[in-house]
Amino acid sequence: MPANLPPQYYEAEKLYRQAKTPAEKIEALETMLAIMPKHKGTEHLRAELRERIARLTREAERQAGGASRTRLYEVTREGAGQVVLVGLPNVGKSRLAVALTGAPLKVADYPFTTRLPQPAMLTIENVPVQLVDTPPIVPGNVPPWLRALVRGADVILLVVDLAGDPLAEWETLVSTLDAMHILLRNPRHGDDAPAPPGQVARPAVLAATRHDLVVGREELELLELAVAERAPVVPVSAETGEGIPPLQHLLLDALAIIRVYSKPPGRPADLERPFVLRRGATVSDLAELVHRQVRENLKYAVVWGRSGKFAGQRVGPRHVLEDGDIVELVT
Ligand SMILES: Nc1nc2c(ncn2[C@@H]2O[C@H](COP(=O)(O)OP(=O)(O)O)[C@@H](O)[C@H]2O)c(=O)[nH]1
Ligand SMILES: [Mg+2]
Repeated sequence: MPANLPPQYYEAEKLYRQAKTPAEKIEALETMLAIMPKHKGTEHLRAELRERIARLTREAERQAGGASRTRLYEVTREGAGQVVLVGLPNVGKSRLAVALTGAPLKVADYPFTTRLPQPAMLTIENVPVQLVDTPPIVPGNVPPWLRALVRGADVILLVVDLAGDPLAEWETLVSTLDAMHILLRNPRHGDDAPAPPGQVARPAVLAATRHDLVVGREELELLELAVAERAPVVPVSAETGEGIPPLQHLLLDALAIIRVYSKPPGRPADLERPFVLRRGATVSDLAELVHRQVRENLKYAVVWGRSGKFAGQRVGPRHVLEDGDIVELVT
């Protein structure tokens, strides 16, 4: 064993020895590999780690059986929308994810703690949202699975360290996402023009972490100027909890969803459990979500809320709904 490995390596090695599942083992090995300095003296060890990772991956997939192979790098979508974190190493992504969701994700003061995508659920108002913590972006070296995850997200939550060099980080992130053919859009600008061919447009929100460590406003104001076109900026602190509620509301807004409550005839609507639809959805879309047969047999609907001209307005299937509407579907 070469003597010049950083102490974090031995931390990760300890996690590896304690790991129970192949996924945990692979994650620890990936961390060891990321931490290990790349030079001739470590070449042999790095090759050995990679071989061990490959073997464990095959084993994990075999255990899971043919049809349902474990896909360690794939995230099963849950909830009404998916938000994916994107940032450079050690900027506070995982800690922000913990502050947002309360899930026990890994946080540490050395880079590359997070090696696999780690999904966690959060509830914003009454909407379940999936937040995915990710390994850091390394410009020019984004693995295909991470690229696919970010491209497929409903909202990209960019993270920069306000106590570091946030402007330089922002520039690195934008150019890296550019190279991934991802176009960032500020959800507050309401621009839904289709993206150019081969590109995807994604609503983005930028969280500037470690605000507790920054005294002046200058850095933040410069960042806001540079970012405004592509994303709204929210200063946050996982330390004090500052900025977490506004960030949650921005994420909900960026998801472009509406909550609609279905009301059975003669009874009140269940306001705890909304039907979640895309902005622009119609009465017919709601009926489809309730039940295919409801849509097929729909005669008309009665609407209370923002989309109606008055409370209890009778509307047809093509009527566009708004957030918070209560709807009685009449078949
Ligand atoms: N003071 C302060 N420290 C933070 C904040 N957010 C993260 N950190 C620290 O920054 C380090 C890196 O955090 P982590 O979430 O693991 O970064 P990641 O690599 O981007 O996931 C840890 O030591 C955190 O405790 C914050 O808002 N304020
Ligand atoms: Mg992390």
